[in-house]
Amino acid sequence: MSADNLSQLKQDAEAAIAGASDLAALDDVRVAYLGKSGSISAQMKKVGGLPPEERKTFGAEVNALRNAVTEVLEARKLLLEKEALAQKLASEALDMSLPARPEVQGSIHPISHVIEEIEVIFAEMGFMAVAGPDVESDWNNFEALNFPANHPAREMQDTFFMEAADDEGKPYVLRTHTSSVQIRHMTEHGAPSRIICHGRTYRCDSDQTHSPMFHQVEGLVIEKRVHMGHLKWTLQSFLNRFFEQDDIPIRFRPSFFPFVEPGAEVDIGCTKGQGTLKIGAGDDWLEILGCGMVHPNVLKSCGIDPKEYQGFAFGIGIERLAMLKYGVSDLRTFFEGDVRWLEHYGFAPLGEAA
Ligand code: 2NM
Repeated sequence: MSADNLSQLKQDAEAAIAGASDLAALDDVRVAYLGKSGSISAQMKKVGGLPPEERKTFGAEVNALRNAVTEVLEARKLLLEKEALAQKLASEALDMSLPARPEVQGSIHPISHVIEEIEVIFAEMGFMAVAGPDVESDWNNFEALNFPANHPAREMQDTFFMEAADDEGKPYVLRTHTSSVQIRHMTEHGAPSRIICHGRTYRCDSDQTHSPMFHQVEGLVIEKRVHMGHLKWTLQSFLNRFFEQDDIPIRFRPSFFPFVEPGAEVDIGCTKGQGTLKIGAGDDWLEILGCGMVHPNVLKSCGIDPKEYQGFAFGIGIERLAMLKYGVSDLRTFFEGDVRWLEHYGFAPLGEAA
């Protein structure tokens, strides 16, 4: 093939490239000219069979042709890609000024709503919200919380154990309470401290009133001179705000948790009727949360001197609180994801009334 023919080939290729209207067509052109059996590649193959004096000049010309066509092809490709992107963006453009369509609006799950309500109340009392991981070490979930080695809560029937173990060979667990978050916080930040944390917790237990995954909110205050009086005031103020009443009757019953001394369960006054429950008045009592003064061993485990600092803590089950405030009667419905249930019990997003 002469130099003239090569320049014809170049013209043809460039015309074909210019005529390719999309990336697929352009790739067809690439294959037709530069592919394994393409027409430029066919010229390349000839080079080896030519006499040495022609080989040099012809080889250089074909090389130049291939480079020139490749360059034009790449430029066209960039342009087509840019156009394709612009087209895609235009076709996917969203009009952010369109009004919301109420019929496709989701709703806030009552658990999320109650968490928000609780955190707002405690934020106003100066509690900082913190969080931690669902998978915990034996130390953070049990040991630092003063659980003895053979405590029943550690046993198989209660705790979900992971296969992976920590440096001491102790298996990681799905946290059985959010107290592990408070261990992390005290260990990292020391005293004083005023925190609230919420999250998923897990226990190997499932029936009408137990879900293997449930939510907790826990509060913790560490100061030089805090006592049960502060704890009582804090919980009374919280419950009044949460249940929107002036002075909810509450009573403290001594109870045992390994991480507190003394420990107590708190009941609120109520009236239980046939299938009805009225919070805040009457002769009945309803258990609502656990609390106590942080055990000296827990403070020590976190590097806090129990002679210098004391602390109080409390733990609340969120599902239970949500059931009481919003009249949900069956715990399991929280996690069934039934849209009709959510339409009834859910809360409207964006703050307007449900
Ligand atoms: C409860 C009841 C009583 C509690 C204790 C702690 C910590 F980490 F500070 F020791 N966090 N939460 C606590 C105390 C939780 O839940 C029923």
